[in-house]
Amino acid sequence: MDTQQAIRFLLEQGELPTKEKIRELTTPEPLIQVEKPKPKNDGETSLKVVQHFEFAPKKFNVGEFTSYFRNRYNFLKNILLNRAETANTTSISRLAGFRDKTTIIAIISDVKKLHTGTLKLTLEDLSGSITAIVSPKNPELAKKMQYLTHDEVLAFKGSAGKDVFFVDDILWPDIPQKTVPTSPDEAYIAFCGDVHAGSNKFLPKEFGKFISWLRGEYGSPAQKELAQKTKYVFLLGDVVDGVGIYPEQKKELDIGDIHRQYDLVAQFLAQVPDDKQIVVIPGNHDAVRLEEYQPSLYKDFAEAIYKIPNVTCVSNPTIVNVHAKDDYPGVDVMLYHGYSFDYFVDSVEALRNAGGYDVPEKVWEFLLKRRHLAPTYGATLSLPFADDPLLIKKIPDVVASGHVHKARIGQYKGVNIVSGSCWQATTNFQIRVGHKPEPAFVPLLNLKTNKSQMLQFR
Ligand code: D5M
Ligand code: FE
Ligand code: ZN
Repeated sequence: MDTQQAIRFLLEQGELPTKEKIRELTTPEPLIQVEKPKPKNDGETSLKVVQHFEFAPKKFNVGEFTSYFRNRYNFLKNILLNRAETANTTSISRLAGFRDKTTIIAIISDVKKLHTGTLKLTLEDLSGSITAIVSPKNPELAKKMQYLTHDEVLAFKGSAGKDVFFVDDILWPDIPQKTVPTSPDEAYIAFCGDVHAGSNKFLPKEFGKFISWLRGEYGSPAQKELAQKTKYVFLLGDVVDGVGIYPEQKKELDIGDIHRQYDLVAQFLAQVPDDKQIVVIPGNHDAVRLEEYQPSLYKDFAEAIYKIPNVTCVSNPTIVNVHAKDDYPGVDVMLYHGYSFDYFVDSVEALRNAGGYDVPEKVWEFLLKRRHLAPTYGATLSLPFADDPLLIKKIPDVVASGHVHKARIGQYKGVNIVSGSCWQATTNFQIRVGHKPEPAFVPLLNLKTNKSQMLQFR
């Protein structure tokens, strides 16, 4: 990083750019050279980046927010209109003339819960807005009500009264049942969650065991065989703990320099044999902007990681295709750090009741049904890109996230769901908010069987 960049970085972190700090940031650390074990050649890897975001930087105006919501609405409306159940869809402005049951496709712009349990929604489409009433008397509907969230686009079936719409049923855009192709040979993807290098709660021993396992130097003979067949390692963001991420973070850091934090991770990753492809996305602790999509790690800070030949850095979110061969299309894996999960775990009644942070696979199901990684605007920081990077347009074969620091495996309509663990013990902040991470687990997906298993490195 040059002096200008260092000054800008320090100012962005709310720190005074003193001479010492600038020098610390502009002096590169030498990379430690490591001997890699020779790859045992048993099948090649294939990695293609299917969806990576890198738009030219720009300022947004008010009009772009309007078209952002309109684009999102139109995309989701088209999915909903493809369903047989929405054949009788009309627009809000035409409801007045309707006596029979009908359907509207609308965005929820407001939700109020009355003391009776009835929900009073404000619904909007491109033609106008209306108040809608959802009564919990119908048990099916009562269950669905607990899943509603602001700004999501749904089909509402029901009947129109005077200036009001009575809802009988609710449909989500959803994904169709998927048959994930299976690989002719046995190959595995390891999902490695939040590393948080630099934190004084970082677990180098455990992370080191994982790396040793990948090198074929740790575990039982059967586990070593698994390691050899593990061809892909996905690092799901929060690569480092970062600097100035939360108030008083300094007290919880072993390494206060962002360069050195990335250097430390690079020292571990550089030891992973070359026959394995490593894919890295950023998270909310990394030194990139918080607004999603987040661009791939900045070369200025993570230079050491970019120097590792078998590492590919991509945006958050991203879709990569791995292991494609002549007779096998490979699998599309959507990687998303998972920052929006906090909002939905906190604010959606049904997700809270289902176990909240303990069931990230349920949050994924919730997002897949809505075809969006942050259906509520504000669930995460985002920018009104015309081509919304958070929409789930192409349905992946595998979805994976980190952030909640708990490893889980699940499936929804055939799509594999993975939540990565972490390599950081419980922080003081997490103790205060009652969050209980489960570090040092690694979900491992077998591409031949489409089944996952969980490894533990403690
Ligand atoms: O976030 C790791 C986890 O820490 C996150 O999924 C839940 C918990 N966390 C973070 N912030 C909060 C707040 N404000 N309330 C409750 N729980 C929280 P990380 O991105 O690694 O810091
Ligand atoms: Fe994290
Ligand atoms: Zn995070």
